Amino acid sequence: FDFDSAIVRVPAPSVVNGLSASGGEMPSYEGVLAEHRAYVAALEAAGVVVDVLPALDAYPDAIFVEDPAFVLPEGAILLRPGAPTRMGEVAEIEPALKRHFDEVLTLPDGFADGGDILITPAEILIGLSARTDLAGAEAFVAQVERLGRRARIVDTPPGTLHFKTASSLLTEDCVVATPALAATGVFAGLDVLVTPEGEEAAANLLRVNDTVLVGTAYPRIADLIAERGLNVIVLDVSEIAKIDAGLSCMSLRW
Ligand code: CIR
Repeated sequence: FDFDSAIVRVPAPSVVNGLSASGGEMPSYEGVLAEHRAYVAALEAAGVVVDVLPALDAYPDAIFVEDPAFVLPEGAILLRPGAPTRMGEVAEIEPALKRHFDEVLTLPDGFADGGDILITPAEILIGLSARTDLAGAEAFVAQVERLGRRARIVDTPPGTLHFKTASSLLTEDCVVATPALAATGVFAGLDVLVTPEGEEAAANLLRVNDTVLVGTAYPRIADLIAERGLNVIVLDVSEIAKIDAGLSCMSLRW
């Protein structure tokens, strides 16, 4: 979570048609824009230089730049998103990655979304989900090894969009996770701060340097994190939550 750079993408008006598993109320464009602006400001306040890419109206979910690519300080990997409407986002983000990274690798086959990939100090976890299949996860493991890092394929609890919908790295030795994901034992060797009942969606929070970005709707987890001496910034994510997104999805960080 020591980052000095990030990539984000301005929401397009089409964001109101983003993918939503719940099929409930859709967000308003103005609402998403406001949440996105506050998010970029919070990243900057945490010490990150943010490269803001232009809106892409052809891809309603393109503001969730975390999914079509994976980045480390050592290099980037263009992924293959599991939702057919999102595959075109890969070619759109490629020029930005080539501007920032000497090494930009690709996935030869399968499907993998960046939202399924969690970086911990010891290893990188990639969760199998409705968006990430075994072929994609195995291809990811092979490519990340070329960047000098080790990755492990794990399961995502049923009904969870992405592995990171249910988990985030909080400190060097602690992750935040939903009860369902914590119960799988996948985080053996790490401390797990389990989300309080009713605040499961808070698990997709974002640690950036000494700051933790947390949704405004999750005061109990925000208090638990503040008690650990971390600087908490609360951000409204109620509009993007309507299209199944949280705080990690809106940036690539390194
Ligand atoms: C999707 O279903 O692909 C978007 N509506 C939400 C993506 C959220 N991304 C993420 O958690 N990394």
